[in-house]
Amino acid sequence: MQETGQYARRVELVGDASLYGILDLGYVAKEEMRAVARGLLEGGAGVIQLRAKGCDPEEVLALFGEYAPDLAEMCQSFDVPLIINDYPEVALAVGADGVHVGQDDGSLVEVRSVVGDSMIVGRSTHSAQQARAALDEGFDYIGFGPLFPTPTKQGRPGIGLESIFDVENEVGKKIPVFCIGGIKPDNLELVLASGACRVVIVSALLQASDISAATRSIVKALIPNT
Ligand code: 3NM
Repeated sequence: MQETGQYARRVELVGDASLYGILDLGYVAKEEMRAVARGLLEGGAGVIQLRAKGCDPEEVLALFGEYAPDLAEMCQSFDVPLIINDYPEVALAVGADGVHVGQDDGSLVEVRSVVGDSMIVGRSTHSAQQARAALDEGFDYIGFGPLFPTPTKQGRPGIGLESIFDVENEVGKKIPVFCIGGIKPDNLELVLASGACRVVIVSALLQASDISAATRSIVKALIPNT
């Protein structure tokens, strides 16, 4: 596929997603990655990210180098993009569909100088101002949060629900906005009533006894007719 065609298709797939799932190695043993990914995909997650916080880049490359090709194939069979957290070089090396970077991980131009023009590049944002800046810079989607304090991202206060409406109006009409941080089945309704359209949920799905069923029920709440 032409680079531009591949990029456009990837962007379209992210736009189709209402639930973004993360295979976070803080919760999932590496031997379980395949089964957990399958649960998230069968439940209807529209994006899958691999996240290994606190590992050094060589470790991440070795780990994702071993597991990502298989996971990429599985994601592809569900028409779901596979995103690597934090490491553009690793995303490129393992043939992922995209990379997700934080506020301190450089500019979009810097990330693109590594991954090229056909990959999706997402940005974490923690305020309405950062969300607008990410849109202006040209990121393909943003994470917006953490809405609530969460053990998955320690040391960050919750930003609350107040600015979701504005961010959805100003940014979400142009690129996908995925609300994130402390979202669980029992506060999802409140998050949606605050204006959110799409969410990332990590621990509440990875710790569920039936990941596929838990994922499906979240997707149902996000898109009442699925
Ligand atoms: N990024 P859980 S919050 C990975 O605000 C991550 O940028 C965040 O996990 C951000 O669903 C977060 O377990 C953790 O709270 C989300």
